[in-house]
Amino acid sequence: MAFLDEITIEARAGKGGDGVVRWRREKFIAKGGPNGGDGGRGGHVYIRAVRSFRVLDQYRSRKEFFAEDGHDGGSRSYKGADGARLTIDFPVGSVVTNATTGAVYELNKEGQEIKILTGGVGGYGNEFFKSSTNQAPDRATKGKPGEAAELHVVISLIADVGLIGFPNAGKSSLLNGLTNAQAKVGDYPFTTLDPNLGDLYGYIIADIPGLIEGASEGKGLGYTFLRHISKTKVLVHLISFENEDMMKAYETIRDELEKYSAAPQQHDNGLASLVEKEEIILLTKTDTVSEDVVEATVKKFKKLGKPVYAITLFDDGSVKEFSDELIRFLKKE
Ligand SMILES: Nc1nc2c(ncn2[C@@H]2O[C@H](COP(=O)(O)OP(=O)(O)OP(=O)(O)O)[C@@H](O)[C@H]2O)c(=O)[nH]1
Ligand SMILES: [Mg+2]
Repeated sequence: MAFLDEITIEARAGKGGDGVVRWRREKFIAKGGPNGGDGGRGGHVYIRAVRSFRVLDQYRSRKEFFAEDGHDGGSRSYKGADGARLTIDFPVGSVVTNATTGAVYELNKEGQEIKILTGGVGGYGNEFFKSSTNQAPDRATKGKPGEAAELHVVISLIADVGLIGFPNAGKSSLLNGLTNAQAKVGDYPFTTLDPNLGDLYGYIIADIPGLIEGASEGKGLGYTFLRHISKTKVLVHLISFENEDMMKAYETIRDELEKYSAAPQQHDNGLASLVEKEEIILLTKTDTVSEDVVEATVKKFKKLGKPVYAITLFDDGSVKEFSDELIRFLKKE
């Protein structure tokens, strides 16, 4: 399923419960003193940062989110219960704008909660209005409406691992091999049009569309999605053995990352440079060449001083081995 980039939803805090007019029942007295209770406060609306992108699925169909209204007051001075709060979850890294007030909230840390809409106060029951001059007030007030707003949410997911490389390098195939994602795989370039995400024992892996030369200037598709991997802990750079010159393929992508990171708007965002990120080099499709070629190429890439692995998706053992290495690497981070 395509990854949601931006969403707009409506949210509303609960209305306050109404105050009520009630009278004490006393023996031999037709009407006792006032004892109508106040209404409860409406539930507030909170936003919360969670480490899962699955929460986004609910926003595909649902657009309105309401906190519970406060309950009305009752007789015998009974105050109505406050409405339950509503917590709306977004992936860590999301930025939520209240389009009604312009307030902006950044969800940067897992578990972080921010109250964004306040529930309406409850109304007063008639007991509240009792005074020395008015022993039998006939009056109660209504609860106030809760705050409501249109929320505009930009999702910039903090994935742990970003898969990068040329189109057809095998990124989506690898994501499917490592996780239970079901990303579309095709033997043609630009199969992936939107980022795919998968979950590897709690670590989020992002597979973005293939990059090409000129990507940093907007060529191809990958450019707009580099933002999704700008906060990852590590990049896995895939280079297929189908490339005639694998080192050149590697350098072309590194060049684009460098150019992208150097663009002024990236610094304004305070994003870490993509070239300075930890990188694992993954040579793919080893089944298309001889073992000697694999060995020689691994040796050549190891000179870059980075971790280098070679795999084929056609061998489960090969994928499992890389998966174990990746988990070890992430735990160490
Ligand atoms: N021989 C061989 N083919 C592979 C291997 N891994 C993936 N492929 C094939 O390579 C083609 C491209 O795979 P994808 O996973 O779609 O590649 P991608 O990098 O996601 O491509 P884009 O989404 O276009 O950027 C598909 O036909 C896959 O079946 C492998 O280990 N060996
Ligand atoms: Mg793909």
